[in-house]
Amino acid sequence: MRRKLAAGNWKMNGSLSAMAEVQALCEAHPEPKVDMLLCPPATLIWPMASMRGEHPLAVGAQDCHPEDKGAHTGDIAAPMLREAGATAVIVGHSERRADHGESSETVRAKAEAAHRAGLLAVVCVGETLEEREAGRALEVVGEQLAASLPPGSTGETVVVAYEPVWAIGTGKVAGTEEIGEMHGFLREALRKSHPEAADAIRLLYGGSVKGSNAAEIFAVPDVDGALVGGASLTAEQFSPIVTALE
Ligand code: G2H
Repeated sequence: MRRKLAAGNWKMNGSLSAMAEVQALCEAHPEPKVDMLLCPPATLIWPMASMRGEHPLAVGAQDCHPEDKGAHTGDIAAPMLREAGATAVIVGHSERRADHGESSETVRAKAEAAHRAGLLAVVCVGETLEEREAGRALEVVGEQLAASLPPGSTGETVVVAYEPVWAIGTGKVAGTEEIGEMHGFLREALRKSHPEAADAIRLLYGGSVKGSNAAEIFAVPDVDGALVGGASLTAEQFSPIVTALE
């Protein structure tokens, strides 16, 4: 009942020349059986949406401001992203939580701004290595989820991405048991906090996902897709991940 989602987070990478990769990706999956989403830097949202044309590939942003407009130099509001062609936005990625001191309360305000603008919010949660080694992974992620997810969230308005910080860009992938335990835990937590939407909200895994490990990860119960960083930058690397999900 949950449609699978292959999402890419380009982070601070890419340029206009990378639109050739988007074209190649669309050509490789003319009628995808899963949802596809790419989140480039904000400057590339409009070029990517234009390049995609009629293809169902969705284009998303990597962050938005909690407010809809105002005196916030350098920030971008959710309605602006929408106008540029985005239909989704990542909020609360661990790199933003770490680099910009974003709290879960801020993340929730950003997710609410996304809702107001009609953007799907991809809400990220995940524990650090220190927290996992201290046996606190479930507790930390549970707290992040509770504080980051707006009340009234539905499968149409949010996706949750579990990204263990120690697996991001490190080449270390969480084991399928660890992923299964966390995703099962997240589903149960959603059943308590959002009982009517819990079975509709998609749970993505993120952290060093690539073509060679995608099928194994996607076989884990309650994994509805992936949020992919490095391996989403080229069609050659992202296409096998889309295929593994189909
Ligand atoms: C985790 C992921 C994408 P990577 O941050 O959000 O990146 O696949 O490079 O670990």
